[in-house]
Amino acid sequence: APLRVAVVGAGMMGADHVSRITQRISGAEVVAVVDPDTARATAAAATAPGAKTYAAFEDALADAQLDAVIIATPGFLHEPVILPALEAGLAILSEKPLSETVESSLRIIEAEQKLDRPHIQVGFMRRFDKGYLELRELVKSGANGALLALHCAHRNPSTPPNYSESALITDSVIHEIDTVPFIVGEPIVSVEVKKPRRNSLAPGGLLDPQFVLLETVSGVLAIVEINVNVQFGYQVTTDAVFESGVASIGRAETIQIASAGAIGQSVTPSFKERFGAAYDVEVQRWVDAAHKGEIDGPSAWDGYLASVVADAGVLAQQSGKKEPVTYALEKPAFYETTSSLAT
Ligand code: ISE
Repeated sequence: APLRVAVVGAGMMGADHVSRITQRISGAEVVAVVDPDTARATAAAATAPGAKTYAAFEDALADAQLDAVIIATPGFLHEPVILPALEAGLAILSEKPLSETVESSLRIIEAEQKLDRPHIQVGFMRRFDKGYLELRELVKSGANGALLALHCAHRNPSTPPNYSESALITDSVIHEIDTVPFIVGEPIVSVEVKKPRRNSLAPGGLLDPQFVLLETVSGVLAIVEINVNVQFGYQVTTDAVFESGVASIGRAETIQIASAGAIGQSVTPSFKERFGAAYDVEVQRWVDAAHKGEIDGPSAWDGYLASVVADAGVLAQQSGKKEPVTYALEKPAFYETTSSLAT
């Protein structure tokens, strides 16, 4: 029988997951869409025949005979859904970040470890993107010698309301905080933040762009340009500097057209298009694994690690200094998984 999924949060990402499951994923159906904004819930549910709408997750849990939940609310609202979902034994796909604070991430992994096995997969979709996977293989192969540094550009057209300076780290750079150790194969040990001249087009005085320097154990340095009011589109690229070569991912693979005295190529408008294929693979693998009582992607442990680095990053934004990253916990045996995409 198909996995009975509730999608909690019917914003851009939640609505995208509803149509993804309904139109492109096999082995799952959306039976509940949860959002306190009834109009939003109804609009998202319209693409899923048979889905009911609920104002609160508890109502869906009591009514809809759920097997699984996708959580696509803002990060600070993840824990109040994750904890009852764990208690109900559901398969969980939580959008990033797992949570916005280390304390909350710790509560989540403690609650999860009361179960027999990991139930939570975290929506770090870049781990499913072809470019990142190829780069990770290239690093492992050693074909170009050792990896020395990464230039990462993370550009968004504009920021949503309520987006704050710390969100640059906790909501946006959290992706590089996850992918850098994934590519390099070792943890981040320090974070430093530099703030160039402000883009006057950034709303509310936001100090945008920023450069976030992530350093790994062996000294690989990732320089992340977080730049979220670029106006022109959604662009995420990485250039990897090796001892004997440079590798680049994320440049537009679309047609290049020369016309009227210029050469042009389109830029994806949002993360939905840039990472659409990665989201499809992520959700299909999550569904297939859930049928077997497993996860197949980054775990809540990866979510916890990222939250520790993000904490140091927010501190570094304030202090202007290089901040060390200290992980209070060793990886519990509970989180040893067979998924090639978990840490
Ligand atoms: C958003 O929540 C995402 O996850 C996007 O991938 C990222 O580019 C954006 O900056 C975040 O706000």
